[in-house]
Amino acid sequence: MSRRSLLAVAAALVALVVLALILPSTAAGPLPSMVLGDRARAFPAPLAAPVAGPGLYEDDSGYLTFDGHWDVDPSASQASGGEVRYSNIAGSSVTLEFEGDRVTWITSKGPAEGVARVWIDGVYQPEADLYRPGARLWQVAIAYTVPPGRHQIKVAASNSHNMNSTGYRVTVDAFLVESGGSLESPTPTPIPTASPTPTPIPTATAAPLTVRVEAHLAFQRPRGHPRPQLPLHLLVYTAGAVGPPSPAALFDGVATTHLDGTVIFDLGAVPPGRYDLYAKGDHTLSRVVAGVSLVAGDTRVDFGLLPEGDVDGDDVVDSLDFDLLEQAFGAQTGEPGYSDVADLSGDEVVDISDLSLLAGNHGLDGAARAAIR
Ligand SMILES: [Ca+2]
Ligand SMILES: [Ca+2]
Ligand SMILES: [Ca+2]
Repeated sequence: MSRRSLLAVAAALVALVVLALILPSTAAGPLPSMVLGDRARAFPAPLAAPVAGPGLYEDDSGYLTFDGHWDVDPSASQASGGEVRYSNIAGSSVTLEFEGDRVTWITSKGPAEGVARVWIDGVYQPEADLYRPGARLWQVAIAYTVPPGRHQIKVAASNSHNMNSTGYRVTVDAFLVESGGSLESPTPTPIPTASPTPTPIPTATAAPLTVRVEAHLAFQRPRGHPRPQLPLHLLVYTAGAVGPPSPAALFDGVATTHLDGTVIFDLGAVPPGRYDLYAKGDHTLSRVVAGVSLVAGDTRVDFGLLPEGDVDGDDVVDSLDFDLLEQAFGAQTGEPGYSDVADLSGDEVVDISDLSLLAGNHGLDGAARAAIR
């Protein structure tokens, strides 16, 4: 072979090697369609997104797959994890594959928020209207309970919004994934038979009785957390009397529960009759046992499980409670910002177990609140 041919072969070989080096990168597929703002971090490719177990997944988590156009909001430093991502572009979506039985999407609401479309396992769900007259962080957009197992939630911005909204913004602050195993399932206490019904019911003119109420209840606690001794408020009303306008309670007292969930209230002298008894913990919703016939001596009343999450004590679990928990988030007892009432789980730190308890009861009213409405 001539020197010239050798050179030609060598050049061809070099060209082949160069091509081989170039081809894989150009053949790797189109660039990700995601367009992110300057502060945004890179996310793994959709196929690489792992399946999320129970936990809190921030908007910058690699478990979330963003598609379309999303920006980091630099003004949301008070949000969960110190930032949020948002989109105004219809069709921009975020997807989370998770393993559990409940998922909560934590968002921001405000005057320029739009309506988000939501899919669970590919099935279209009711839309989430994120409009709110005043802007507020730490809002529950939606929460779904699903059969235990692997699922997918997808959320997308749309071109529709509340008639009062000035924009279409959809915000992702975090997703909370829960699994039944992450919370201790309380032993259901059989509901009363509050007391043996005395016959005949004493008349109103009968002499007052000295009454003790032995209340039984359970507090929601994550598995492994100590059984608490907590203050319990007991309010006693004449049966059927709670409603607008709310009457004065016949008895309003606080006592500390024993470790087994028993608490004794000495009501003193009470006119015989039928009463509605409301029990409320410092940061739980209230529960009622109605129509209890109070008789002399001990009357046993079972209140069952008191749902956690009422940080501000107004007997509803809502965004105001989220705000207070957020202010204390991450703080341990003795540290600045720590709040006893935000430590729903009772382990002296305000963290994901408290957020999980609150999110699980978000939107619930206590019995007293529901009765007064
Ligand atoms: Ca966040
Ligand atoms: Ca509340
Ligand atoms: Ca806690």
